[in-house]
Amino acid sequence: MRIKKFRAKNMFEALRKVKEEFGEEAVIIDSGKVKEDGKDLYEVVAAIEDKEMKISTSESDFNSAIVTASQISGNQDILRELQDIKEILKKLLVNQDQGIINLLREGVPEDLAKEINSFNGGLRDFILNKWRKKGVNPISRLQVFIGEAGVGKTTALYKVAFWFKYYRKKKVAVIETDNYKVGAREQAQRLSKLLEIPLYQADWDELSRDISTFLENYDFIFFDTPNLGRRFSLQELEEIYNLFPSLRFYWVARTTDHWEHTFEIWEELKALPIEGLILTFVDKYQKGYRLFWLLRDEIPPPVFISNGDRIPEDIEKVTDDKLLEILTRGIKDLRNL
Ligand SMILES: Nc1nc2c(ncn2[C@@H]2O[C@H](COP(=O)(O)OP(=O)(O)O)[C@@H](O)[C@H]2O)c(=O)[nH]1
Ligand SMILES: [Mg+2]
Repeated sequence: MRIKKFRAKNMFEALRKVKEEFGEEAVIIDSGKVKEDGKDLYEVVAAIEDKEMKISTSESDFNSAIVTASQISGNQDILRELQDIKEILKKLLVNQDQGIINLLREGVPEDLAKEINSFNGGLRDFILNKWRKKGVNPISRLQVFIGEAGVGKTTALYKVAFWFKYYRKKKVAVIETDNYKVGAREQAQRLSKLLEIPLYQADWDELSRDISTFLENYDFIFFDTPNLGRRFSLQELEEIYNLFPSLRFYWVARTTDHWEHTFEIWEELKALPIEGLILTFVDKYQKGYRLFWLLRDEIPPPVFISNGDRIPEDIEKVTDDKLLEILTRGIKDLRNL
C-alpha cells in the first residue's frame, strides 16, 4: 500500500491531485486544514493498494535502486514523512477498535462486532448477506413450539396455525401437552374455539399410537409445550425427540430479552433439530443492535414474528424487508458502520 499526503488551496484541488496520481481507487484516510509558510492549506492523506509491485531482476534496475537508496538516506523530510505515516496508521487502528467498542456497547456480540467492523459495505448489506447465508428451511409437518416461560409460545402457536389455515389453506391441528401451567387447558380451548382449529390434549406417551392418524388427517400438527425449566427440561425434550424422530422444533424467543440470556438458552437447545425461530414481543422491541445475535451462522432462521398480543392478527412472516426493519430499528446512521 502507498500512502501519500496531498496539499492544495482547497479540498477540491487536493482531491483532484489525489485522483490524478492515485486514480479512482484511492482511499482517503485523513483530511483537514494545515498551515504551510503561514498559509492555510487543505491536506488529504490518501492510500492506494499496490497492484503491481514488480520485483526487479535486471542489474540496471538494481543499481538505480541502490543510487535511490543512498540518495534518500539521511533525508530528514522522508524520515518525517515516515513518522507521519506511522502516526496515521496508529490512528486508523485505534479508530477501528473504537468502532468495535461502540458496537459492543450497543449490545452486539463480539464476533459480529468484529465482522461488521471489517465488512466492506453498509450495515444493510451486512445484514442481508448474513441472513441469506442461512437459507430457508422447509417447514416440517410435526412442529413442536418450545421456549421459556411467558415468551409467547401458546400465543405464537395459534397465530401460526391460523396463518397456515387462512393464507395457505392447510388443515392444521394443535396438540396441547402443557399439563403444568394453571389455565393452560382453558386458554387452549378458548383459542381453538375462536380460530376453529381442532385441539387435542395429550401426553407424549399416548401420542405414539395416534401420530400416524394425525398425519393422515392433517397437513400440519403443532404441539404446544410447557415452559422450559425445572419441570420440563431439555432432557425430557430429547427423550421426546428420540421417541418421535420426525418431530421438528420451532424455538420461540422474546426479542426484549438480553441476547446473552437468549444465547444461553440456544446453547442448550442446539442439540435439537430446530427448524426455525419465532421472534415475539417485536412490538415492544426498540433498538436494532440487540438482535444482532440472530445473524450468527449457527442460529436458525427467524420464520415468523409476533408483534402484539392480538390473536390471530399480530403475526408476520419474516421477509428481507421485515428483518432489515427490525434489525436497524432505532439506528440512525447506517452508513457509518
Ligand atoms: N405485546 C406482546 N405480548 C405478547 C406477545 N406474544 C405473547 N404476548 C403476551 O404474553 C403473555 C404470555 O403469552 P403465552 O403465549 O401464554 O406465553 P407462553 O407461556 O410462552 O405460552 C400473554 O399475555 C400474551 O398475550 C407479543 O408478541 N407482544
Ligand atoms: Mg403456553
